[in-house]
Amino acid sequence: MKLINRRRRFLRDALALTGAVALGGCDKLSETDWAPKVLGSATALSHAAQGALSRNAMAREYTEADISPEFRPNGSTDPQSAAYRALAANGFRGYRLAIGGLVAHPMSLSLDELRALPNRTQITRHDCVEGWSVIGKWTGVQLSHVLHMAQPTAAARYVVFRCYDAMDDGSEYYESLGFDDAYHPQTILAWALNGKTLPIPNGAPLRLRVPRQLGYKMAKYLRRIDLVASFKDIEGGAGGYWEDQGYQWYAGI
Ligand SMILES: Nc1nc2c(c(=O)[nH]1)N[C@H]1C(S)=C(S)[C@@H](COP(=O)(O)O)O[C@H]1N2
Ligand SMILES: [Mo]
Repeated sequence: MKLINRRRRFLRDALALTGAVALGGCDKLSETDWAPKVLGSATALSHAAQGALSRNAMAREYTEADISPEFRPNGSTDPQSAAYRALAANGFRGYRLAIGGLVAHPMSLSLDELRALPNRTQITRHDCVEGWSVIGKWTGVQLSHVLHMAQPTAAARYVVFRCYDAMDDGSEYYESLGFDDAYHPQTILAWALNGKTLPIPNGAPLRLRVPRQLGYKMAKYLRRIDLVASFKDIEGGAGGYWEDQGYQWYAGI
């Protein structure tokens, strides 16, 4: 809905830029023969600009004063799989994030290794599809940095995130991103929330943050990351646990 409004506003602004029409002139437009040409070029402009926007636009960042008193946890908040329990019992000291699939350099990184990489801190808003929002300060390594280390091959199109928590239906929580979002500067693998070690309810020891999309894209309890050409053969085939239940794969805000 919002996206449609934004598109409309864009089209309107693009039309205004041509100087050819006033707002609400669509009926009149359709009565003139030059209209299709103007509309056509305006639409092309709109699409080009929108494409640039969706690739480069930054999510709003907030100030310390905006941080919510509690970062409300949602979905899985205490994974029970044996592998996760064993890691948690040991303070996640044995944790390693595996990065594989279509990459030149498959690797696995410990938490210390991840924390030693250049990091980024961002205060962003989290919007859940259920209709609530919270603001938190997240610190982690940019996913782009890790991807540069692993070097996706030419066939790679998507980044798939596999998680430690099993869902009620027996499947595993997972998510995926296209390269525009995977390489976006605000897309990070976070290990700290509000200046503290990431708590278990919010995805310890490592979770994805993609602030331009809805909460369900931000996979918690990361187990491994795979570069793939297609996600059709993974779990339900729609690119994520909630996508397999019918939610949008691109959950832009
Ligand atoms: N592994 C995993 N990641 C997940 C979920 C989940 O259940 N399991 N829930 C998603 C949903 S719907 C939301 S809104 C956010 C909640 O993040 P939070 O618990 O830090 O608020 O995590 C997302 N990532
Ligand atoms: Mo959510």
